[in-house]
Amino acid sequence: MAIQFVTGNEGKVREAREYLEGIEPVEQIEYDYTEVQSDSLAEIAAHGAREAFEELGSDEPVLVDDAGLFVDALGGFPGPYSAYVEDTVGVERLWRLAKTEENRRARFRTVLAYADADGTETFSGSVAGTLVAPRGEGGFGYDPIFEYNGQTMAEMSTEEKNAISHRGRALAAFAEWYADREA
Ligand code: ITT
Ligand code: NA
Repeated sequence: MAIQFVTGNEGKVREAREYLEGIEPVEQIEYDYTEVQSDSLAEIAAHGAREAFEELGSDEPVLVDDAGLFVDALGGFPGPYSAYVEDTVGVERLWRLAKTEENRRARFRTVLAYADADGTETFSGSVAGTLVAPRGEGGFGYDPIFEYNGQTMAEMSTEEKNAISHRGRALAAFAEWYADREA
């Protein structure tokens, strides 16, 4: 049994594989699930996972990850619109916008939704940090401008990022639930 991670984002897959190594293999699969209009990452992810599981029609479990960057001084923007903003405005220009603010606190949030024949479960994780000028070549997305404990997430290895990140925390909650459930 392999978990089908429904995502176009290879960075997410790399992090899930690293975390779930020895627990369950993770396969990346591209399926364009409906992103319901909602402010709730959990609702978007759960709906996507359910739909993907049913449409794919195999009995392999499905994982969906819906994430966003929430900037305090911008009222939580870009939040659920983070992917659109990365594609249109870009990471560098979001930094320039945040730079004009005194408060540079931000939070990454993610919700992992797992779906199989028994139902759908969601696991969330978040991490608070500070926005800085871009540094580092690792990670993906907004990682170069998100600093935690003196390092941007793009300066961390996958393992280091997983140890403190929103996704690492959600994966930890998922792995714990998954292990109990198998037992
Ligand atoms: P899928 O929906 O296909 O999984 P996506 O990249 O569109 O891939 P999201 O909508 O969840 O994923 O991502 C929202 C945005 O947040 C997008 O621009 C990502 O690059 C960014 N993002 C998500 N997780 C991140 C992380 O761990 N570090 C930095 N940026 C991240
Ligand atoms: Na997306």
